[in-house]
Amino acid sequence: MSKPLHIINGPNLNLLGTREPEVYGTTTLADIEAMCDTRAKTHGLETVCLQSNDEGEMVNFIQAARTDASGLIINAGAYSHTSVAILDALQAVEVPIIEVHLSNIFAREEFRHHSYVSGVAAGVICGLGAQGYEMAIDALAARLA
Ligand code: CA2
Repeated sequence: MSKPLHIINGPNLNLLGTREPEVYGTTTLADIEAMCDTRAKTHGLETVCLQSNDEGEMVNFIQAARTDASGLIINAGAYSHTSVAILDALQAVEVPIIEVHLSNIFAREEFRHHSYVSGVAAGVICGLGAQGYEMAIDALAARLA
């Protein structure tokens, strides 16, 4: 049995489905996590999900992926654009990493165009809403097969 996929969602993503549906859609984070688990199971994989508003907790979960996960999906939210600590943690991870953003960060404000995560990710998916997470799972499953 493979190790699970770790899925990490950063600050404020717990609010999905409650505000700004024009930007982030109407799907809740619980819906997304359930979709991910269903999709992973079609590939014979399990998921372990974390949402955190705390940068240090995210770093700890990323570090745990070094030994406990077969792949990592990360939407670091606003920390994508600011956090060298998350970049440093990701650089120590040897399993494949896929970065996901619900919105198209390149169609938004300039400060969202750069992500510290992108340079260490095997791939980046943005602008496709919740479907982006399913695509990330398919991509990791294909790499692990
Ligand atoms: O598009 C994405 O997935 C983002 O990572 C979302 C972050 C944003 O800072 C990034 O630039 C792009 C923000 C997440 C906030 O989520 C909310 C959801 C509903 C209501 C309010 C905030």
